[in-house]
Amino acid sequence: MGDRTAFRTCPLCEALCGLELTIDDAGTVTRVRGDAEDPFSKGFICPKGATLGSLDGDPDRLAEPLVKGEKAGWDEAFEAVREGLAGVIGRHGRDAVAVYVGNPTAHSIAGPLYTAAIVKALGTRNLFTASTADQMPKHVSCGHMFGDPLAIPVPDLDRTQHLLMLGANPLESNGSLASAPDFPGRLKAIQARGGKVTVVDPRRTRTAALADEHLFIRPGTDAFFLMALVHTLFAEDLVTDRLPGRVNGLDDLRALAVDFAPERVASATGVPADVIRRTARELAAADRAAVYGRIGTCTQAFGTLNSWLVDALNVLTGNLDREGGAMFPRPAHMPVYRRKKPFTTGRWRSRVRALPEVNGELPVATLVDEIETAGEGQVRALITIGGNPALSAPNAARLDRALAGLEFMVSVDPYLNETTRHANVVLPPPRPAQTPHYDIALTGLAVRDYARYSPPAVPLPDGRPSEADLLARLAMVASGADGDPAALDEMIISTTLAKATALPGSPVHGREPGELRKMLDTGTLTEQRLDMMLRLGPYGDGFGADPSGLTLTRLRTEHPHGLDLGALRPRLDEVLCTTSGRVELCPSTFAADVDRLHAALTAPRHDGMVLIGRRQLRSNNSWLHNVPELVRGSNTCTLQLNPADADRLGVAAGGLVRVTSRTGSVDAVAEPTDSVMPGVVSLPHGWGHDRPGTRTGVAHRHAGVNVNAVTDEQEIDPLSGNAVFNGVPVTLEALATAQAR
Ligand SMILES: Nc1nc2c(c(=O)[nH]1)N[C@H]1C(S)=C(S)[C@@H](COP(=O)(O)OP(=O)(O)OC[C@H]3O[C@@H](n4cnc5c(=O)[nH]c(N)nc54)[C@H](O)[C@@H]3O)O[C@H]1N2
Ligand SMILES: Nc1nc2c(c(=O)[nH]1)N[C@H]1C(S)=C(S)[C@@H](COP(=O)(O)OP(=O)(O)OC[C@H]3O[C@@H](n4cnc5c(=O)[nH]c(N)nc54)[C@H](O)[C@@H]3O)O[C@H]1N2
Ligand code: SF4
Ligand SMILES: [Mo]
Repeated sequence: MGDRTAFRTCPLCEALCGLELTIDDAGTVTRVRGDAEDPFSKGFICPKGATLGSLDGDPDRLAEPLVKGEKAGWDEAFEAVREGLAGVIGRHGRDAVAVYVGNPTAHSIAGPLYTAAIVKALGTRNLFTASTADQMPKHVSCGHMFGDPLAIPVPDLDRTQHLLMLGANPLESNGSLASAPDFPGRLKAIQARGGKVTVVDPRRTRTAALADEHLFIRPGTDAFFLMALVHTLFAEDLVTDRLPGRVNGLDDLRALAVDFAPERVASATGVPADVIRRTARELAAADRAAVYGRIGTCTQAFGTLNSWLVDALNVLTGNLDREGGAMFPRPAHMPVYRRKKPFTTGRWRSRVRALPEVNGELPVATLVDEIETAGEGQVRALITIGGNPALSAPNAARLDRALAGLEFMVSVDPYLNETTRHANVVLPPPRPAQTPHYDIALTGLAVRDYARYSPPAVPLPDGRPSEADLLARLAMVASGADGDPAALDEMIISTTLAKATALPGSPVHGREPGELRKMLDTGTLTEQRLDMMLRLGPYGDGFGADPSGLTLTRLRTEHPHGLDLGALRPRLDEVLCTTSGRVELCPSTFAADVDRLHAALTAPRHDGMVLIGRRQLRSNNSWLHNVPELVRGSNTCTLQLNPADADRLGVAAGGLVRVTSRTGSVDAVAEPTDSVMPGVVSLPHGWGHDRPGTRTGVAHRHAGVNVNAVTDEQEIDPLSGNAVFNGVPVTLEALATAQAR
């Protein structure tokens, strides 16, 4: 037969690149290239995508379930899950089972379609996800400003003339909360058309080096800087009211910003007052501008205020919902006629620290408290789905110890790693090549409207469940019922169709749900659900209402390289669902939190060293370190510090430094570099692969240290519950190499 070619979207990061896979007779992926015909990524690929074949064929990847560390059949494994969960629920109640959902779950088709059902089946309030180690502040800010926590505006990269970017390094991360294949190329294009890119970051990153201007900022002080920009816009009469009558709170925001003159925040932020003023003026003067803040601004004590002020600036400069500004994508699978409830948080609270629920989940920073603290409602069992909190959570070392004490744990994960080694049962999903793909979560954040469906490139062997099958069965088992997992999809399909036919404004209003059910794609139930979503979506065929509209069959057969649905269009009216029906520029919750910001500005400054994180081009959080090609060269876990600090400590390149915080210490290899500002040290996350009981041989040999042994689970952004990874106070001590632990 020989080699054949298959196409799929890369599932590794948020950039949505199209890939061309070469597959041999045995079903092995022998080559991966960028898919030149993908209308969005146009052949772009990064080193991670290029090694997807190695990841796919990794001999350490689990091929069958593990029960107590031993290989087991699927029925046996699910029986063990049933017993384990039923036992814990019987003894301690439903909240005793917690669920942790990790990052790759957002990059799959199965994750977004099935994890909610698992949580619902369990009936637990203890849901935790990587979102509270990531972007939860943005959900909270958009929830309060626009009414919908998923209405996240993205910078219109391809048409903007001015991009002010804080706490993001897309040249290494390839972008986040703004899906844009070849983000670097899109930045260069801004410059090529005469625009300007400004980067605000405590490190001169690759992105900062590419930018027209880089402002070093003291970690954790972005909210002062952003407030000073707001202050300047008001003080210099530079506010553009481009949405007259549609914005509440302009005067309130003006009043709040009065105290944050550039001169008042300059020493705290490290950004000179005249530079702050100039930045505000340039932003206001630019033809089309966008402010964009990412993980560096979220994983901070003022994460929500930062996220809010970023979009407040987009409103004040007249750039919200405008071409070249900050715009709302219109994903093809998301109906626009949905009826949405106004956003609230705190519908319940965590048991131990009384932290408010946000988006139905509790902060991962308090998962360990819930496991360790005895009493009614204590967490005794955990389900992890595509997550590695033993490395990724704040104070992960404490969580790692706590996981060992659980009564029962099950992990849906392809690897036996730092987290899953604690699981009684591991249920491995199939290889990427055997997995279908449609980016449900990330197409809603893309800088162009875009859809792509990739069927599995290699068929699954008989009896091997897909990740969707696996999660559906887990939901069934979790509910305690004995039924067919297919009933879950059927129920979701019938409920969705019943709602859609009943809602005025929907393209199928008044029709018969049973008739629509019969029209769905003939593929798997997952495909039928996707077909339903696409057909009800803004580009859909409305089940025949618009015969030229989108269906899954059409997407799959006519657009195997993906379908470009065009540049983003203004759609504020479709998106807004605040109680007032207006954009809330100054929500009261945020205004109240500005008191804390005031207090921080006037409090005595911490003069010691602070720790921040960084991402590496050849990593992906904790789980690509087992790919040999990716752990070569510059992809090592080093402590970057300014040469002045290195001299003061008496440490040279390659020497060991003990980094100590309230929670613990790690001994890291020093990398002096003037790309880090004085007083700041940077360690990447996702390393620390030296634990016993894992099966990731390559990663074990390139272990590195876990930065989250020194981050602090007690420090959170109070409005979102998000972890604080940046600006962690630490002390440093140079070690004689022999002392290294
Ligand atoms: N290659 C690679 N790509 C990835 C990942 C990966 O691990 N590797 N991870 C993926 C994931 S899960 C995510 S969420 C995205 C994240 O994507 P990005 O948000 O682009 O993430 P980073 O590259 O970590 O960039 C964050 C920047 O914030 C800076 N920073 C730290 N503290 C502060 C501060 O207080 N203020 C300001 N202004 N800046 C600060 C850091 O120096 C860093 O340069 O990347 C995704 N893509
Ligand atoms: N100090 C510090 N800590 C951080 C961050 C930081 O910047 N600094 N960043 C935070 C951010 S942004 C994030 S998103 C989190 C990530 O936190 P997590 O999601 O907890 O961690 P990952 O390392 O992404 O772990 C992914 C897990 O999913 C598994 N996996 C891979 N593919 C699949 C699949 O197809 N299906 C399933 N079921 N599992 C799969 C992997 O084997 C691995 O166990 O880390 C956070 N932690
Ligand atoms: S940039 Fe992201 S999506 Fe594109 S190839 Fe690399 S890892 Fe995959
Ligand atoms: Mo993330």
